[in-house]
Amino acid sequence: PLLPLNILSIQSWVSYGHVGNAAAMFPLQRLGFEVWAIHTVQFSNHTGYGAWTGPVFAPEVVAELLSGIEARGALPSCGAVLSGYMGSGGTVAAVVEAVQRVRAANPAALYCCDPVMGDVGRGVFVRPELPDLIAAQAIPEADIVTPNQFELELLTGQTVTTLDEALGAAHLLREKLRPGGPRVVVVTSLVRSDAPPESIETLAVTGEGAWLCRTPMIALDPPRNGTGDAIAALFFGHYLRSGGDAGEALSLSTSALYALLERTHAAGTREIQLVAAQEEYLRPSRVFTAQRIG
Ligand code: PXL
Repeated sequence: PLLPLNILSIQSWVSYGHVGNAAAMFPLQRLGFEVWAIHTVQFSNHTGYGAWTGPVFAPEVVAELLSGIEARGALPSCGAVLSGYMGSGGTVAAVVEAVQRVRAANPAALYCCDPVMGDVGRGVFVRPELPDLIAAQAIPEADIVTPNQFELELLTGQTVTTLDEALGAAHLLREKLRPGGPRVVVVTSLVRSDAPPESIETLAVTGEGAWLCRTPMIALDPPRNGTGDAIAALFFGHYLRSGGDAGEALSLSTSALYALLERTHAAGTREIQLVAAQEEYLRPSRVFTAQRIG
């Protein structure tokens, strides 16, 4: 119903492989969205390799590119903003300013913030000043936030090992989102002590209720970078396509990610099989239905 819809996506770019915008754009395009991409960095490859080349763009570049888009008269037709990996602290303020400029042109625009900070096992992998800046500046502007379990703990200061703790922390984080918005918290790659073994879950909490979606665990060693970026884009895309149905968006995005990981596992590649899995984004071949739990 909301299509065609233009999404401004502010994230990192890599030439080789798939993280950031290079993991988010193609699934969103495959779902039928126009993606206006602004890159916060352009690296040769993701930082999980330990070495890379290429620049972190100055935060001013975000505003500069947005001004060019604005000069085309396009801003009122921007329906959504997605942000992910930020190269530097200044980028957080630049993203927030971009969201505010989009909202000034289109008050109905929704902002989905993927608070990329780190992961269980790897710890914080962004610049150390970023977590506090994201919590203080980006979260209060966000309508949807998509932390993984580690980022949920960092954003709330709570330990999350059980479903009750995950729900409690998600509700706490909801309170920090933009007043007046839908306030949707999506927890990705949840592995809790009271779940069936060999499973992994996603959790969505909104003002209307809570949904849990479980799939078999696909253990990738090493873990593949970009999966969080892809599921944030897929959730946001399906949320917008469904007119704000968090349960459906959770089912479809989790199922699509499962298919992507299955293909990546089968191929045995270091990079996620983002292009090869293209048929799975709109209508995943195996749907794991999210259960309403609250
Ligand atoms: O997946 C998050 C991410 C985004 N962008 C860049 C990264 C990573 C994680 O490694 O290196 C450049």
